[in-house]
Amino acid sequence: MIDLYTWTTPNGRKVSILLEELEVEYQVKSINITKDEQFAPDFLAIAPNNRIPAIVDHESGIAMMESGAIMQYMAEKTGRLLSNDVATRWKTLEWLNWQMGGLGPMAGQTHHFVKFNQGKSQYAEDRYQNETKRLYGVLEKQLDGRDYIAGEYSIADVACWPWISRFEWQGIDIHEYKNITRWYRAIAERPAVQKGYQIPKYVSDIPMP
Ligand SMILES: N[C@@H](CCC(=O)N[C@@H](CS)C(=O)NCC(=O)O)C(=O)O
Repeated sequence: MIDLYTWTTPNGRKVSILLEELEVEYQVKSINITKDEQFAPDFLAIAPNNRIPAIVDHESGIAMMESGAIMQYMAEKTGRLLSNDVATRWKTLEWLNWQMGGLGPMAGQTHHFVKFNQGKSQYAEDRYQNETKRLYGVLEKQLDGRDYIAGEYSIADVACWPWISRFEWQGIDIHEYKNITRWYRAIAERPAVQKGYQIPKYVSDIPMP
């Protein structure tokens, strides 16, 4: 049994969608970050960086924060969504790290400045939105001639998709990115994605371009 500590954000949804895809048994522990629940001592004991998501795997006794590490751990534990073929495996991990170091942090800052604090800093709005657009361009190119980021559906797709699902918050016209739109729609139709998106609670339907 896995305990998943999460909230209704892209980083949280990455892991809830993954656990749904892997069909593993898990219990949801809701951490409302708008009420500072991430600072509770029992959560900090698991996730000292005071951020969701985090898991506790009661089978192995391992507690873990950082969504990229969690995704790799769960994929290795179950032998799914991370290919054993060396080239595909490393392509998957490369793009998982691209999401962790690029798409997630930059899109997150775009939400902060463009969606929630518009008008406070034009410099920050331009900087983060332009960088987010650049990253969309990179992903668009990677998806050219490929159904999925690393060729086959993998943790790289599960990591990137929830960030792209906030295209409206980012002020991105997703239709300008034909490959991303096709990829996004195909993933949105997966039952595991539809279920995992609504963990720990329903906020809205999945945005559909
Ligand atoms: N690198 C971390 C980032 C996690 C993260 O930024 N989580 C946000 C929600 S998406 C959070 O918990 N924020 C609470 C806070 O800033 O105190 C990961 O991928 O797990």
